Amino acid sequence: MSQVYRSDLKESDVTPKEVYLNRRQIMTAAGALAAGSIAGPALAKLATVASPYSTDAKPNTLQEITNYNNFYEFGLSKTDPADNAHTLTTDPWSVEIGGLVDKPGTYGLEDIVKGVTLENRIYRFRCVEAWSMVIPWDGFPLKTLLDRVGVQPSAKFVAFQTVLRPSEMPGQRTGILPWPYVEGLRMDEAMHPLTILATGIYGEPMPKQDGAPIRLVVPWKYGFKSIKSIVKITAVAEEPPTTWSQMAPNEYGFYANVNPQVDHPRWSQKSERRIGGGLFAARQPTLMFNGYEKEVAGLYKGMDLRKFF
Ligand SMILES: Nc1nc2c(c(=O)[nH]1)N[C@H]1C(S)=C(S)[C@@H](COP(=O)(O)O)O[C@H]1N2
Ligand SMILES: [Mo]
Repeated sequence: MSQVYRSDLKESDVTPKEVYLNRRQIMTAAGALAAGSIAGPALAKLATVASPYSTDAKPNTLQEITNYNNFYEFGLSKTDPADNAHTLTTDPWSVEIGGLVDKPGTYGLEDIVKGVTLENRIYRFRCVEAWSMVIPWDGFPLKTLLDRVGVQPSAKFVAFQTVLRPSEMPGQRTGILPWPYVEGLRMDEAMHPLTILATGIYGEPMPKQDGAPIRLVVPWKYGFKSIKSIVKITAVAEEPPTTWSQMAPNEYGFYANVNPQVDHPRWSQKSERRIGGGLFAARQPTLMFNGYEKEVAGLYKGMDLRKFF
């Protein structure tokens, strides 16, 4: 991304009206990036194996998971993605993998998943807005793909990019965020066995509103790290820019580890509302690293998690 946009727009307090009244409308380049040229069949129903990394918490229903979404490319409200995401063409799809890797190239989705064992990972999912779900993802470790393309020792971070296709993504025809949406991980986070590329939910190909056909899931971090509809993965030497830390650097950090002891400047992160729990359900306590402390705390040994939030 060549330009840094500054704004007081926050993930959770914007409405379409405010955006239309207050935000400069940025016309995105009309020539949308073609997703790729390698044609192939859509992913069929997925054969998956269970994973020891799954939580035994009760998963949300597919209905809940596909009707309460954050995917600003399709609008700001939680139901906009369900209403609008059908316009996105996800087949064919390819991912450009490059930077500090031995085998850079444009890989078709069929190629990426060929020979890969898809695992069913039931993960807690915690949005920075203090709601949460339990989602039965189907996917595989990001490490599997990174190992295949050969990450070079000089690569310390991985950068990710969502497809840029304003003709199919109405939110990209507005200036609500700088497009395309970008995210990043430190290399050890990217290589961690909990970090997956997900291609489905409940054994079905990824619903479009959830980031079809392939999205990142990093369960110990706030949801905005889990970038959707990925078309580019780049191994880099320096910490890459990320969409939300550019929008509001004092509110959304690069690390974004779920941490009940570090509140958001405008709300508490000590508890969360589980979607589907009903209007009167009690909030539940938010767990350090979203309950994955045992697995990931070692990654952050000696780091000041207030400074690197
Ligand atoms: N490209 C893109 N990825 C994104 C977002 C987005 O707006 N655009 N929203 C993020 C946020 S804030 C959350 S909470 C999760 C929501 O994922 P879900 O809708 O599948 O639950 O996606 C993340 N990935
Ligand atoms: Mo989020």
